[in-house]
Amino acid sequence: MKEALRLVAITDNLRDGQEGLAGRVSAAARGGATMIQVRLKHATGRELVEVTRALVQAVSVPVVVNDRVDVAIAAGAAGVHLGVQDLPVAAARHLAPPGFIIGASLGDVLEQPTTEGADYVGVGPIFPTPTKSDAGNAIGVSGMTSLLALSSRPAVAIGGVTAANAGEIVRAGAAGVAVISAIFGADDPELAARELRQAIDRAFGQTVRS
Ligand code: 3NM
Repeated sequence: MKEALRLVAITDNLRDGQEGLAGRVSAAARGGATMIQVRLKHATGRELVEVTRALVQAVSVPVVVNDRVDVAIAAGAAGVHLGVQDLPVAAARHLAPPGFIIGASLGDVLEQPTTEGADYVGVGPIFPTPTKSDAGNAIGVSGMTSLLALSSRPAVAIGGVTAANAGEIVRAGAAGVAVISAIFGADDPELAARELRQAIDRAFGQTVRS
């Protein structure tokens, strides 16, 4: 599972419909995204199930759904990513089939107990990001390092991550990064994903110990 956390591409929106989004997501996967997260804050449950089913068909990497474990299970997704306001991890685990991936957001030390039982944690925002207005203050790579020390779970870093700073994040101990705008805000999502993936893989090459 850890390998799948290297580069998580999180969906942006349905501005050009489900087909448009499926095209962007497929491009991200071709470029080297190792996991897709379906995050569409304004979509209905019905739309979310449809989109998730379509993306599960379109890509071979794991697809996880943000917030909605019901949608994830109904659509045959590989997992769910839960925020602190969502179902507790143990409750989601109770509903989920065997092998289901559960990620949990970890924004500060107080949230650490809510990540108990998760397969991975999402840590952020690392850098300031205009993409999520309520993301809170950026914690920086040093803040991330402190949070990583609290948890033995693999961590995915989020918030303002680009190909220019992804290497630093991985060298500081993250299992990978999650991005929205660095891939889906780019003119060429495939190329953007490839550049991110190269930066990440290069950093892992530098951190491998014998
Ligand atoms: N969650 P971008 S920051 C969805 O800190 C999300 O929990 C965050 O978008 C958190 O890659 C964020 O464009 C937005 O900065 C990430």
